[in-house]
Amino acid sequence: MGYTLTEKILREHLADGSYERGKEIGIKIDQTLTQDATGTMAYLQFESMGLSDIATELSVSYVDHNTIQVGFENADDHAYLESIAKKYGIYFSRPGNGICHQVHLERFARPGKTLLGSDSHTPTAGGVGSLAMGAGGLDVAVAMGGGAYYLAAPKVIDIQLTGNLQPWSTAKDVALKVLQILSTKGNVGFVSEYTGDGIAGLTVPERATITNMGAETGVTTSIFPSDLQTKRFLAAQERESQWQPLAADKDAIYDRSLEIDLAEIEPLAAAPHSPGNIVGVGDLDLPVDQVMIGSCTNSSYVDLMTVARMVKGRKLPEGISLGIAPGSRQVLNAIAKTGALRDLIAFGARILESSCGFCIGNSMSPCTNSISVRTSNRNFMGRSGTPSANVYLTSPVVAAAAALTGRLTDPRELDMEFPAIQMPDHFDIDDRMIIPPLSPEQRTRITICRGPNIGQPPVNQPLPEDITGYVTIKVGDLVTTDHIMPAGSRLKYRSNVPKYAEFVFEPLDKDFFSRASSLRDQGFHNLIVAGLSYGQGSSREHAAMCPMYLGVKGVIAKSIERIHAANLVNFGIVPFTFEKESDWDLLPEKTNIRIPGIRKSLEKGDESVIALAEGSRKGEEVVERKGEKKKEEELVLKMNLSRRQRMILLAGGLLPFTVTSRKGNKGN
Ligand code: MIC
Ligand code: SF4
Repeated sequence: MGYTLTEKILREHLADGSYERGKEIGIKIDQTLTQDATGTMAYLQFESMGLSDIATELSVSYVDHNTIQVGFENADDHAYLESIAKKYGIYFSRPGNGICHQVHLERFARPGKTLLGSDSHTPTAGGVGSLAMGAGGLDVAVAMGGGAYYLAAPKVIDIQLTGNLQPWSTAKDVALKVLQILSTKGNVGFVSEYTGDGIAGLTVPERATITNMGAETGVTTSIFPSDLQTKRFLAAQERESQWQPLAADKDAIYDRSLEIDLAEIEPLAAAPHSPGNIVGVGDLDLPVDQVMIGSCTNSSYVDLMTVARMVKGRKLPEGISLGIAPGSRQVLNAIAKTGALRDLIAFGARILESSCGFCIGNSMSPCTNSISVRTSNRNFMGRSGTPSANVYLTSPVVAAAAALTGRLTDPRELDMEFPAIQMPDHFDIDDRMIIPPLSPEQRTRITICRGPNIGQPPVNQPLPEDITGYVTIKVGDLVTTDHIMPAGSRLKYRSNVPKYAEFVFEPLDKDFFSRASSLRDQGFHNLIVAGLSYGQGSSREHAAMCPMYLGVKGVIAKSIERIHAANLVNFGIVPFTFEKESDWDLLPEKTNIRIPGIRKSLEKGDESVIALAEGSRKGEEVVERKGEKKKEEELVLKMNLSRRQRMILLAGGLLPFTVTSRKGNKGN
């Protein structure tokens, strides 16, 4: 039996365990990337492991998220990151050089390599055939130090592409089509692998748009084979020697297959407030207030050249604001050289820094009740910074059509020819904004720069014998990490956990922080009850670290997304799932919960535990009267954990676990 491409790369990197689908394996990581919003904490954790060097082939630290620098906090983080990179032999991509995924694709990603990034869109590098995964910063820190990265050996979906895209339909529409088919839930533990005749016609940046947005389906990663298109892209980046052909075996067995005829793809949009809410653009005819073009999904040279060609010589209608953030300095230089930048400015575009910016909601928030058309990948409610805004995610050509007409319009209805821009055979290479690793001798002279915004990573206590506490918050389905740990204007506190913790669940429940901290201070444990696909979206480990700081010991959900579930374990929070999903109804907020003997259960390797819930709702409300024995329900909670994960939970998280096992290995 042949192997899928995913399995081939994973088997080549196997460091722990034996390969069996669904079972946990440890793999060697060749490359890591971090960005500033998750990286500062990742490097603080790396430092607390006491290592003197990185053990990867290549590690890159990018600054692209918090580049607004209102107040000293962002700049403090940047200075810390630059000094850490210099100290430990890490490449440092300076602020202004571009969005991590775009720059990594251009300059570093390689076919057949494993890449672990502290950002959920790391699979962008799957466009060149890297096996690239997002993870929490702590997992990346461990991988940087040479530790294996653990994941369940994935099931693989074969997404066969046939035919060719028609004018005005783009790679973004393919990504949206995949979301329409797979949806944003139910794909945990799968990898999407692209095959079929149709892929030959897709360039690497187009492929990267597709693998980037695979993150929204919840798969572990998405990957394209490495073929002549890959060779062409690497050659254009002056990296042809890094090319190698790679593909699945002809007789590879997939767990699921689907076929998409590219010729039938129509211009699509993700309507508010989920990337999985897919509609045909032709079915929408809405006035637009704002158009934002950029993000790691759609900010390549061809994306922006196409937009420039469409708007050339015209004028932005009144009442609309257009912002454009080129994905990298390379893209910005290229559109400047061709004159496209001038055309965009003449049209009325506001040119923004090559960074995440609007996508993470730290700038360019639209006005109240507005419609904003964006080429980014997430439109969760409030992510733009304006809770009442309606964000539609589309391709750059649909966004440009909206900027031209002031309405969400099917671009095929425009009175113009499709500008078929080609990817150039050579990009101008200028890596002067990337600081390469220093020599070992130079490194000894580096002092780490720690401004007042640089805190210490909080350290957890070992898991208690019993969990005794309350349902401090109950939430429904599809709660994202943006709900748990908002970004936008709160982002600058990423390096200051006690401060950032004040905003846990802020978009859903402004009182969570005071309730949780007061229960914690009284010696109770906090529990979170959630519905399906809890923790969708970002890889931010703060969505686990800050709840941990507030005394959360368990999440009880119908299902939990992969990266978030791993982050919960890494911070000593037990991820439970209901044996019976309908038991969600039994646990209203304030329910008093006990999980006796949780430590023993984890030590023994039990796959489930009994939770005793007092004040639980079964049928009708329970009336509590003084002196009367309160009604207690027994619920079965499942724990799908490997032995390693159980050990981590017992230790109180990955950091105490790693530090203790390192001491143990040294014979202390
Ligand atoms: C995002 O797109 O939500 C982010 C901001 O890039 C996050 C990382 C973070 O929260 O810092 C992600 O996708 O992982
Ligand atoms: Fe940055 Fe947005 Fe991409 Fe996240 S999704 S890495 S915020 S551009």
